[in-house]
Amino acid sequence: MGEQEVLAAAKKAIIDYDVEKAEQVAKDGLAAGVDPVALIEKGFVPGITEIGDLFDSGEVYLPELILAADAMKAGTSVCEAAFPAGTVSTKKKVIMGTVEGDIHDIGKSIVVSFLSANGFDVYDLGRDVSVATFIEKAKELKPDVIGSSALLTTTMGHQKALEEELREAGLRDKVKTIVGGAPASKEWVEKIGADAYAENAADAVTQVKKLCGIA
Ligand code: B1M
Repeated sequence: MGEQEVLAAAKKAIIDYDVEKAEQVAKDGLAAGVDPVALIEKGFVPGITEIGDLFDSGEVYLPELILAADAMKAGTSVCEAAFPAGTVSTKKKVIMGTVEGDIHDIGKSIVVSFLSANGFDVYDLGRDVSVATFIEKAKELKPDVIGSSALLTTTMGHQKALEEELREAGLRDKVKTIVGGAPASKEWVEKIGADAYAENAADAVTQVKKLCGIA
């Protein structure tokens, strides 16, 4: 299979809600030399985006969305495991989590894998993470950067609350913050007083490096 065929098959596996196929396409694609980042960004992501649009327009329902997400997880997990490991440590610590009330963690997990592959020490707090937990972990781990992901317009307010609570706890000048997820934007960053926004996982690496003063 050529790269274009692999990417098309990856997209189709998500649209077909086919967990096994997604895993197999990822394995076959990697074996054929397709870049794991391309497989995610140009294969699996277009598939889940299409399902998201169909869900939005009422053409598919929650059960299908869940099945597509399962296929997405299966495919992207294989790709994430293929990210080059063992690059030189940046000696910088990052805390990452999806905010409270939000269980969308596929994108956050990709960002975590990208940062780890780029030498960051990443503490993944998971999903549905309360502001209080972010603060508690910030006190305990003293990270250089705190990253929060939100996929819902109803949960992105927790990114703002995190900024407020960090200030309240006297931690805001000791740590940099980055936000991401579909509803986040540069404007949102300015509005809530965070330090950076990243559109995707590759951009997250660029932004976190900048925040840490790494060229
Ligand atoms: Co939901 N969902 N969902 N969902 N879901 C969206 C977000 C939605 C836009 C779909 C739609 O209507 N078009 C919509 C939100 C609408 C809104 O808020 N305005 C929606 C809804 C409504 C819901 C429910 C409320 C549905 C319901 O129950 N009626 C429900 C909420 C559950 C909850 O969280 N409490 C729900 C549930 C689910 C599933 C569980 C079925 C599943 C998630 C499974 C999981 O994550 N484990 C799911 C999915 C899969 C989606 C869509 C289709 C895809 C999300 C995804 O994984 N994208 C999504 C539609 C869409 O986004 N187009 C949708 C692929 C992923 C690689 O991209 O997450 O954007 P993304 O991450 C990117 C960047 O954003 C960035 O880098 C990542 C990699 O490139 N990034 C960061 C992300 N975080 C970052 C952090 C950073 C930096 C960059 O630094 C800190």
